Amino acid sequence: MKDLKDITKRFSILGEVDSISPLGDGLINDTYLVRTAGATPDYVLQRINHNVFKDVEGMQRNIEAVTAHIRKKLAVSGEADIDRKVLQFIPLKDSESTLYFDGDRYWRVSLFIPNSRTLQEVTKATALQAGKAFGHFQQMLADIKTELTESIPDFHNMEFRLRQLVESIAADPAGRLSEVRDLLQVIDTRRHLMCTPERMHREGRLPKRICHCDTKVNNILFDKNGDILCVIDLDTVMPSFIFSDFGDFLRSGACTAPEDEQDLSKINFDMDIFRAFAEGYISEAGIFLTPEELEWLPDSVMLFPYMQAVRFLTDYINGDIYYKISYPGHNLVRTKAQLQLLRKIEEKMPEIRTFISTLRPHFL
Ligand code: GN1
Ligand code: MG
Repeated sequence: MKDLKDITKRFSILGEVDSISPLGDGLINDTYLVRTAGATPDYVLQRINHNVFKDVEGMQRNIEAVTAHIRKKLAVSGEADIDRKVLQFIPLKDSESTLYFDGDRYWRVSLFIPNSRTLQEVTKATALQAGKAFGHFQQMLADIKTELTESIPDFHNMEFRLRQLVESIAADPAGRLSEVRDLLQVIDTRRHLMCTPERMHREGRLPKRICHCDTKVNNILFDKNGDILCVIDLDTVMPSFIFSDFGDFLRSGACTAPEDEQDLSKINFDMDIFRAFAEGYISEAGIFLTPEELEWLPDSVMLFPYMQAVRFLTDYINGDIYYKISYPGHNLVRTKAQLQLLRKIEEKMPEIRTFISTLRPHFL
């Protein structure tokens, strides 16, 4: 704890540090809430996992460019509560940098947004708002001049994720392959369809835009009254297909159970949440989406449970080296839950397609 306090004090924070406690349930970085005594602001301290984010400086440059751009847009639109609508990173005491390297690990500090909370579950009303929030997020960043790097190269590239799976199968470093053969079969039969966006991109029919790329529900901050304040966890903001933000929200937001649910009978895809989110998203993004992007939007609902299953399974085969796990077999449980969600979505695809096509005429 003293260590964490010393690290926090390297940053230009106001007030005296009172307590530091773990915050949130991210699978990659370590996050802490830093409370200061009295009326000074509280802060969020994060240790960045640089095994995952190999170019920490490039990632933080992305984040600074994006938060500065959004801050400017909010000011122009007359927003009164800017500090609660976009994250703000704190520079070090002795430099302009917002990153501290202790010789081993990278750290950063942002302002804690008061009276905010994260949710694990959404309602129809919050899903509508979340759709608008992510559509608006992409829209605000459509004209950013800074060129952003891929903070994790090929992060949502389905072909790349499948290649990683194939490599893990070939190496089978933890001897787990025999347990997962049936799951590999499920993955194999869908690979061609799921790699469609990469092919469209190569053919020049699908652009990359600045996306959040980790739009799961617990990366949104809500006000106490349920209104959305802002999107957090900006490490993966990078050029990607718009499907990333649409599909990954629904993977967590419209699933009736947590992403590591063991009882598969509890896993379903909630069509009310889907409809509300899709309506919200297209109401903001409809202005800039191309016909090709709209065309493949329904399929992207399947893509993210599929991609996440591939990533969890790869990590399971590799011996759990990427995602934090809470018990042995956790990544296998996660894989099965994602594949169950995928099956439920597949059953609903005709309805999903019809609904999205009814939204189109209003916006095109
Ligand atoms: C990771 O750290 P967290 O939990 O916000 C992962 C996402 C996955 C998610 C699955 C950098 O996000 O891509 O969708 O776990 N982030 C990274 O829960 O790999
Ligand atoms: Mg997170």
